[in-house]
Amino acid sequence: MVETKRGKLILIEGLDRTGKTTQCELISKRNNYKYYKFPNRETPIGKIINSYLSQQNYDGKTLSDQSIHLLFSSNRWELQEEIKQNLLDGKNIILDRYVYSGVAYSLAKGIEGMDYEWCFGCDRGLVKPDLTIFLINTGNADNDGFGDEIYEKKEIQAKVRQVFETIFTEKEKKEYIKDHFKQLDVTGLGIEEVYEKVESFVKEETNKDSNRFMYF
Ligand code: T5A
Repeated sequence: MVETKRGKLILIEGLDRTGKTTQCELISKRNNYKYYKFPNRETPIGKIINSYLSQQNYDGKTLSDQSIHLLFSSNRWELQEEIKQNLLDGKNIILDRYVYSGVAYSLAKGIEGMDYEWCFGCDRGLVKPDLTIFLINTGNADNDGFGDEIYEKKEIQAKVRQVFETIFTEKEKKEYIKDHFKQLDVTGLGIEEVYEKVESFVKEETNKDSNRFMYF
């Protein structure tokens, strides 16, 4: 019997407002990829996350930093079986944020005891993307107008940027960075210009032949 070739898992990561959702939606539509955005705000856990992020119907005291971190991770675990089954069925998937966002935003808070190992621990065992594309935009570093959500502030974004850098230069395995990671500077590029580059990375990965899963 011929083994079904499993689908590819491709992740787009980056700071707020770097165009992740725009690119994921284009990849999904034009290349028939299934699209998962994290946090998924529709699940029961996602609804709590949404009220925390938007600060609506939320008194600001209910959730500790540890609790919200674990809820973000649970939100990924909630959808893990479905994601894996789709991959096994041969469907390609594009992810909009995933484990690296979970670690970066929580570490950037600098909470005692919430070190890298602690933040990363609850995501160990999740299936790891075949390719991670990290978008950076140096043009919006001084921008105060990220949005109204809890992390959309210039100082927080600067810290998150530093933590992402540390993760990709020091913490993540060198072999993963060499073969499964692309950093893309989108500063000053239009949506279609970014898309051309993202799509070329995606196609290169899609053409690689590998049925082996990697895990965090
Ligand atoms: N978080 C998330 C955690 O703390 N822990 C976790 O585990 C996870 C998963 C919500 C927050 O949660 C935190 C991180 C976040 O602070 P979110 O819902 O993904 O995460 O929120 P954002 O990242 O802020 O999503 P955004 O939609 O705001 O940003 P995107 O997706 O990067 O940007 P996008 O595509 O929506 O584009 C923003 C605007 O720019 C335009 C678009 O049309 C849009 O108007 N645009 C461009 N304009 C010019 N040139 C281009 N190249 C453009 N590309 C897009």
